[in-house]
Amino acid sequence: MSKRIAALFFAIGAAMLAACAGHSSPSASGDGSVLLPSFDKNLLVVATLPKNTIGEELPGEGLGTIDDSFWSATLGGFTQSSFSQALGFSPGTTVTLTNLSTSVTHTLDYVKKIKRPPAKFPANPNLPVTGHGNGVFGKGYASGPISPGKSVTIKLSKAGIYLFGCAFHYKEGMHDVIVIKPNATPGPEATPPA
Ligand SMILES: [Cu+2]
Repeated sequence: MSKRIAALFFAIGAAMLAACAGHSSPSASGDGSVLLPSFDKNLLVVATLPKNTIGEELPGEGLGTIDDSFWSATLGGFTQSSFSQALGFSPGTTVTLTNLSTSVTHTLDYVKKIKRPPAKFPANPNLPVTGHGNGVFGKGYASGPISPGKSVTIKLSKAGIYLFGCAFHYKEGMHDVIVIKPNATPGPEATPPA
């Protein structure tokens, strides 16, 4: 959360600088219109997570939830950008799972494998709090508790579509879909909570 806020302040400051630069050079109207879009692209990188990173947090802590029409499900608590979304990675990727919270411990636990949408999340899955699976995602995988601000690595070796969630906050909306297949990309993002 604090990282995102810092990024936002940086973005606002940089946008103001860009605006000032535009005004101070009256003959640069053509150049200015070319420069600004590339500047925005840099800001986008600053405001999102590094490549091959999964951030997790309660939807209410800042990630929000998304009613994803492709999966016919409400997803929340996990992102590889800025706000909750379905995740997508190529097989063989080692990802860093980071707890974005400043105060709440979370986990990432395998729930079940599915073949296609819809993502039907079971009401009461048995999600272990202690770690299982030696850092390799698959049936029975559990990260174990991740303290606020801490990270673990997870190897995504087995292609497929999986439901997963947080052992502590599954019922509070921390459940999501991950697609592991060549060139898979993340789904649309949630809007930030009010
Ligand atoms: Cu949690």
